Amino acid sequence: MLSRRNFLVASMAVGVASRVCAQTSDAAPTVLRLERRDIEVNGKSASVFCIRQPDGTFGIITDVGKPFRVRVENNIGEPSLIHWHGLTPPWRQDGVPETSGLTIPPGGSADYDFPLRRGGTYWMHSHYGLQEQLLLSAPLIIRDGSENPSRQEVVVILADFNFTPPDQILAQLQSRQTHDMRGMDMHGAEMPAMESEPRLNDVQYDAFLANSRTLADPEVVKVEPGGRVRLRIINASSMSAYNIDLGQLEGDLIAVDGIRVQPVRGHNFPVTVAQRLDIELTIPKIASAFPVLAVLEGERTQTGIVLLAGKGQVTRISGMAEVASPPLTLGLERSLRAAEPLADREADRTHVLNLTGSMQGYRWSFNNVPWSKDVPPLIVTEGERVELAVANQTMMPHPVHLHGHSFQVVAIDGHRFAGAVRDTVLVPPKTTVTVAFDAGNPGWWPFHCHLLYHQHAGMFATLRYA
Ligand SMILES: [Cu+2]
Repeated sequence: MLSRRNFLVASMAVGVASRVCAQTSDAAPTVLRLERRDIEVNGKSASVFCIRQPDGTFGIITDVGKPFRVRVENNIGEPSLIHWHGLTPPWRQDGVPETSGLTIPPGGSADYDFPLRRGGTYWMHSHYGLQEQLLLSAPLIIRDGSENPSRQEVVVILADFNFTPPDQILAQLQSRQTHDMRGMDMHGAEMPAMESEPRLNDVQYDAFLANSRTLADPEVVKVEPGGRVRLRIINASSMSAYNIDLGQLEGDLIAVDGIRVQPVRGHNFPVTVAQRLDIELTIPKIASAFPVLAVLEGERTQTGIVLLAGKGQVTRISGMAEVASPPLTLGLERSLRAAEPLADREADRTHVLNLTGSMQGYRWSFNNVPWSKDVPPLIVTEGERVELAVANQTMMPHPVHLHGHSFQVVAIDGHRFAGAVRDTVLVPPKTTVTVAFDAGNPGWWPFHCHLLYHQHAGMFATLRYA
């Protein structure tokens, strides 16, 4: 019988495989197709990607305790590979071309099979090239029994969208250093005057999408007056962070990145790139429309969906908020407490990782070393408690993500606390965030900035242990 690793590689090699083995699985895998589709944005048609099942379902909703038994079929006419963001699979099934596996050729497929030990709101996205920018992403929801039949579940997946192709966006970002671009027509990119000021949103987008739609034609979800709703918000944007504005509604934040926290009540919650928020709401006992908005940080631009209670009227919602939303801070992060913190333990090993780079030339790195396959991995030994002290020396915020593990936020600028357990944390300019994890999943694991063009420009490192 093939080992799981050989099985995965073998089935990739044979392309669309009809031979998923009776001996390794007793149930048929869920098929996820990578496909092209057309959406309408700002009145124009746009060709983007999607990940959906043959019945049209985007992504997956499954249950904890079931195996994650999936076949990915690549129908987009170019190589691809899908990463299961927030899950902790065996590393060969992590879906990263450089570190964990072969890409799936056009017309080919790959099979995945590993246990799901924990529920929560996760997502999946291409880790190949810049495909994520073209919406090659989808929800990955693992129900864990905390769902209540009387509580309606609403998934909101946020994305930033540009008619400019992603490779041109990257080229524009990289070419900006040689001249003063101020005043030049640089669609899709904008140049800062100096790097003494914190800098947000270095790609200018044509639209922001919630469930693939703008506020010109938002998704409207029917809810019961007086009913209860659980929002599962996924920020699948390539470069954009938001403040979630619940308007008249008040919500309880019960999980971040799929993992429980002690509930925090509020109207407004920040969500940086790749993070998720689970928010429980009670709908007022009136017939009305309740927008759930995501306002781009530092800007007025917004997107969102509408919860429609009873026979309420949906009125047109502007794509611009009345006031700009503030830059994201760690105010909420500081106040979060894990529902189940890591065991109290001294670190066996601490790595200091400086986030380095500059808008000039668009060079981004860890410790001034842009990623290549020749960069040695960080050393870790199985069984250790490891801390990563991530010090942002740049003038841009960076959301950093660790593959294959969850970490706990244990310090901000040296002030220690037992913060949230999660997989992606924001590191604002001139700030140090320390995270801790237990090295219990051997393999070769990326740790990177989740801003797509920063990652692509080299802000990517790995750790490896056997
Ligand atoms: Cu970054």
